Amino acid sequence: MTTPAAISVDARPYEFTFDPATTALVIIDMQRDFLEPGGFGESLGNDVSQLRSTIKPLEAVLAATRAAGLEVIHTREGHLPDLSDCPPSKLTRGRGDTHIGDPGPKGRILIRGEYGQDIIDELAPIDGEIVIDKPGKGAFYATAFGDVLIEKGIKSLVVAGVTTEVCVHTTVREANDRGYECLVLADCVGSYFPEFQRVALEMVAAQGGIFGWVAGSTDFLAALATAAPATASATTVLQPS
Ligand code: C5J
Repeated sequence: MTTPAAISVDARPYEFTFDPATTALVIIDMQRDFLEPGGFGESLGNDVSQLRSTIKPLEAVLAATRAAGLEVIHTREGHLPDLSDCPPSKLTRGRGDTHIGDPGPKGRILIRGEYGQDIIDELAPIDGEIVIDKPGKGAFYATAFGDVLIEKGIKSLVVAGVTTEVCVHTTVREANDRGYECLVLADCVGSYFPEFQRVALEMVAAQGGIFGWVAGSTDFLAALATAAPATASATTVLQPS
């Protein structure tokens, strides 16, 4: 039996300790629909350029995480082409000119299988990484995510992606209630609203880490540099249950 190799990251509210063998990098919804013009994010009236500062640091984290052999799980928010998994409230909310399922420059907005609903090129999944398609904000709702974590013996989640106060927060909160330790990488999560970004991160680490820990990607990378490399296999796409 091997001894768990605990690694400590300089984090708020105090150091985050994890074993790479039982830790997954979870990248939430880094999709064209949220990060590029003409997608869902823009249809809700957002300036999508606000999210793009996350890409570079997240690329570095993804590369180092892959090299260290941590489990990497990507999520994509999206719906079936017939919208049968989309709550009516989500379809109509916002009162914008375009809605989920409408045609856009990158395909039907937030519909699974469309170009715009897929992950941006910079962070494209590789063989061995799991992609969770989710109809909701949280990664656990109506997906196999929870079962995957249990099956792989994951105890800690390093969380990145967009948007900080919506799908990242919802997933971190869901994970908390299921007993997972979560580290949110501050510069690898993004919001369309700078004030929400700041407060959402504070909310994670406040009250002694009520939802988990927050660290910068450079601190995470420094800690990860002490871990040993490992192996990988084929990409698995898991549809909602
Ligand atoms: C939103 C998300 N903001 N991925 N989705 O609707 O945060």
